Amino acid sequence: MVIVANFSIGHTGFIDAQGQASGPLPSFACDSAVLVDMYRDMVLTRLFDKKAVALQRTGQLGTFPSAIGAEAIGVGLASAMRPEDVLLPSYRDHAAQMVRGVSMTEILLYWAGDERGSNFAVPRHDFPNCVPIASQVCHAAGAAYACKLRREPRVTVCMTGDGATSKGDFYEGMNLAGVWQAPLVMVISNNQWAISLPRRAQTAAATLAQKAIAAGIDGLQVDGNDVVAVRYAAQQALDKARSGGGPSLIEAITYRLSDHTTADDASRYRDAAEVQHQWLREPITRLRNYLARLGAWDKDKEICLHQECADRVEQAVADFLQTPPPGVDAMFDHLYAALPRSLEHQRDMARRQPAPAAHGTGHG
Ligand SMILES: Cc1ncc(C[n+]2csc(CCOP(=O)(O)OP(=O)(O)O)c2C)c(N)n1
Repeated sequence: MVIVANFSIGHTGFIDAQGQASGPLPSFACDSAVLVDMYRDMVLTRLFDKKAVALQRTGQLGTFPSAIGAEAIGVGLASAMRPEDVLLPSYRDHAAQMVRGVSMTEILLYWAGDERGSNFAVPRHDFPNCVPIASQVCHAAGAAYACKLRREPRVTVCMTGDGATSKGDFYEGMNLAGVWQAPLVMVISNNQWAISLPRRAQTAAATLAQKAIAAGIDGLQVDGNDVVAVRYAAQQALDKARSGGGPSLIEAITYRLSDHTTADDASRYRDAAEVQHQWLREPITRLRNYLARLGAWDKDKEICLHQECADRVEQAVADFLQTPPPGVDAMFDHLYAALPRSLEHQRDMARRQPAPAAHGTGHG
């Protein structure tokens, strides 16, 4: 037998679970102000996330998918992107959306079932978050190819979970991106669980990153709880795609510290000791410990930052609750140029229902 090809998958990490650098850091991370900015974005995301869950628990929001534990992936990735790049997020990716400029009020509107929450003021060209698993990978391959055909120096970035990598759409989109050498960066948030299905039951592959090899593109793993590693890997992949080097797949290893959504109770299928262990590895404490070691962070700064973030979250919630709900016609408005008769009938029935007076009422 002759070996016709050999492959390997690298793993990148810079700041370990104790908040210590395991080697020299990339140049952007030598500026503590850059790290503090990313720390602020992660803290804001977590406070927003906790507030959204509280709103759901008090009947003021629909189902919400918490991203607690995965903040470094969205923040690291989005902070490496340019405004003109295109993001296709999945439903848990509000950290990336927020760094891209989507407002917390828009995100709350979305999870309250208000479609205006997908009509971002900024960034106009990013896609709404995707609830069907993996379908955004096909859309992303198309968007990336469109940018290539137009010779625009933009990179498309799509985010999925580990479960999404078992879907046909994932392979189909990735395969086409490879064939077309499209400027696409695919990021898997491997949070170890697809609702109640663990990673080990998802695939027999040793890594999810190696799935890229079959599509002829580069695959690599990063420590998804290390924001420096995520940003570094994303930057490399974005630069490569922008300069015509084609797509990449990044598997970011993290852990979902929350329930799958507010409709889930993870304690029914997950060991409490496992979750407790993973709390020791989470991204926010890790970066704070690193910054404190550098002398760039202390208790007073922490208190100030928490107050600033809490105020921003409260303001966003107030704006959300004060936004008048859309009329009942809104749900029939945008899918058809001419509404089919059956939907006309449903719309007429809906018009006869009493309209909710405000957001924040009527959710279970
Ligand atoms: C096409 C499709 N099939 C099934 C579902 C139901 N569903 C919702 S979330 C989920 C698991 C997704 O797991 P993963 O991709 O790992 O993402 P995570 O929720 O862990 O971020 C499934 C199967 C769906 N939303 N879309």
